[in-house]
Parts: sequence; structure tokens; C-alpha cells
Amino acid sequence: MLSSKLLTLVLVVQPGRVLLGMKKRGFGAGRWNGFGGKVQPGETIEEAARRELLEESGLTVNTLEKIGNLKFEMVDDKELLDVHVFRTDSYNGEPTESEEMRPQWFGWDQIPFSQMWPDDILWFPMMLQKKKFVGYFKFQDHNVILSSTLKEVEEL
Ligand code: 8OG
Repeated sequence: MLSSKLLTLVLVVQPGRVLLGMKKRGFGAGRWNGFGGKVQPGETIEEAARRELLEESGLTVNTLEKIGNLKFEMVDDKELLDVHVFRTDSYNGEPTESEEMRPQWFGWDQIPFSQMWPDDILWFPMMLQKKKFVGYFKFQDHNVILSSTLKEVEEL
């Protein structure tokens, strides 16, 4: 049986552009991604999403929309990553570099998928179209997707 670890991921979207951060250290370093991390004991998933967004980008938000749920299995790792993905279309503050992330805006047609997690190219189009999705990806070496399922859903 795999135990699972709860994580969050927040995408800040504006008309025609999306904010990504270059992960400077730790898991996923060297990749562009949304903002997020582990849910701490005593926190709700949404509280964790807001905390990580603020810590990593300097932004606060009024509303976060649940947009996706992605599960990742890494070969030889007994822990399943259960990533709760949120989208927000408005924010407060200015994107600010943190120890963990260097934020940058990208046009919807200039998203740097070759420098992102390999699954992102599959679900970003749904996220940008505000379609909800659930996915499961089995990874080898953080780079290769061995098997996957991804589908649009009505509710999360
Ligand atoms: O706390 P830490 O930085 O290690 O959290 C990992 C972050 O990476 C968290 O926001 C969830 C996110 N993440 C994965 N896998 C993937 C993935 O395949 N694609 C994207 N876009 N984010 C991922 O853990």
C-alpha cells in the first residue's frame, strides 16, 4: 500500500499570461512551476496553498478555485504525491523573488514546457481553459512518464 503526501500547487492566471516561478532549490529545482508545497499538520489544503503562494511569490489572493488533482507515483518510492491544484485570476501584491522561487510572467503561447515537469504540457491547456481535471502519473527518475491517465471532470 502506498501512503500519500498532500501538496498544493497554485497557478496565477491573467488574460493571456501566467505567472511561473523558477524553482531554485529542492524538489523540482531548475524547473518552472506554479507555487506550492507540503500541507502542514493542522492546516487545510487551501490554507497551505495560500501560505506557500505568499512565501514563494509574495502574493495574496481573495479566491482560489480548485482546478485539478494530480497524483504522482515515483518508481521505487513508497509515497504517492497527492497534488491539489488551484487557479486564481486575481491577486494582491507584486511578484517577488524568494529563496525558493524566481517569478516571471509567460504568455499563454510561450509557456516553457521543456523546462517544466513533463506532465504539465498535458494538463496546462485544461487549466488555462478553466476545465477541471484529475490525473495519475507514474514517473521514473523525475523525468520519464511510464504510464498516465488524465481526464476532465465536472467536480473535484
Ligand atoms: O515543497 P516542495 O517544493 O517540495 O513541493 C513540491 C511542489 O511541486 C508542489 O507545489 C507540488 C509540485 N509538483 C509535484 N509534481 C509536479 C508536477 O509533475 N508538475 C507540477 N507542475 N508540479 C508538481 O510535486
